[in-house]
Amino acid sequence: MNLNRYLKSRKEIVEEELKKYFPEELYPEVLANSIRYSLLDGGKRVRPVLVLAVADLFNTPYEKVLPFACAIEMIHTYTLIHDDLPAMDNDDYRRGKLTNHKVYGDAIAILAGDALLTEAFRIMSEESLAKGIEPKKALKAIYEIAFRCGISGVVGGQVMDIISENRDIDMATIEYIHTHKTGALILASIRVGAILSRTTSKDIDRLTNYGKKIGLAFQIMDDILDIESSFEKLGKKTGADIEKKKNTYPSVIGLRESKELLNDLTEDAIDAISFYGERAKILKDFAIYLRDRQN
Ligand code: GRG
Repeated sequence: MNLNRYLKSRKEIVEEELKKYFPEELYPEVLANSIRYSLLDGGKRVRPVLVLAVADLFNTPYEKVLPFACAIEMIHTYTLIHDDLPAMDNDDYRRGKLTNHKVYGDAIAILAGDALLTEAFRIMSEESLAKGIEPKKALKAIYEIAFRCGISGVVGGQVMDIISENRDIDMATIEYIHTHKTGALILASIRVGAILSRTTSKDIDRLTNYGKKIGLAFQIMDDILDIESSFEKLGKKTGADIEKKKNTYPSVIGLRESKELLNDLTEDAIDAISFYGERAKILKDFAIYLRDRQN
């Protein structure tokens, strides 16, 4: 299948499932509306589609990994809602519309993020029991997500990003920020797809390598888009990194070198899964799609 058709079909599967978890009648209404506002409208769904694509590589039925894919998208949405708050990036627009706190206020936006994070873990455990997923695999997958979202993952990366604003930092710290703030959840998506599948430790190593490379590449592309793209294309303010004196790859190694590194990382990612040949075509094309994306 060609990648565009694959993305469209898998995105639809994920979105249908997410809707089921957050029906209109959920109470309290304002909390449900705030969650639905950010979760069910827009978004490329990169992370959940990666979970499904890795499952496909190993012929794992998508129903088995779908709750985990949805949980990861819910966690991603919580990080975006919290990141946009005045205490963090203070952004008014995301995906071309007002940010969650601009519509629902800071308190509800914070609680919507908290609920999304908590419900993600409820859904993964509840669905693992309901679907009879092997307990060890379910526990490993849930641990993987908790580990990569916590102090040693997304939250740690976000903290380093915030305390590094307006300061000169070395390359190792920038790499830490990128691989944790952004790369960790992408890596978790790929590893969870592999953990829940019939895989060997060599498979997990190959996919981990692929995930690390595209995770870092994704954030470097994000830095590049912040410079080269526009509000119309991105749906959010551009030039924000320079304005906030953020340390990014382009600000430290320059735009040209950042693009070269992005290319190298994409090639390394593709090499990491070359063992699977044509079977990994979707994952290979996915790496290229992330490198060439316009938003
Ligand atoms: C609040 C704990 C906490 C962490 C925030 C995600 C994050 C960490 C910060 C967001 C800042 C940001 C925009 C980082 C760039 C990478 C990134 C996560 C981009 C947004 O992800 P996409 O492009 O978004 O997948 P869509 O809209 O497609 O879902």
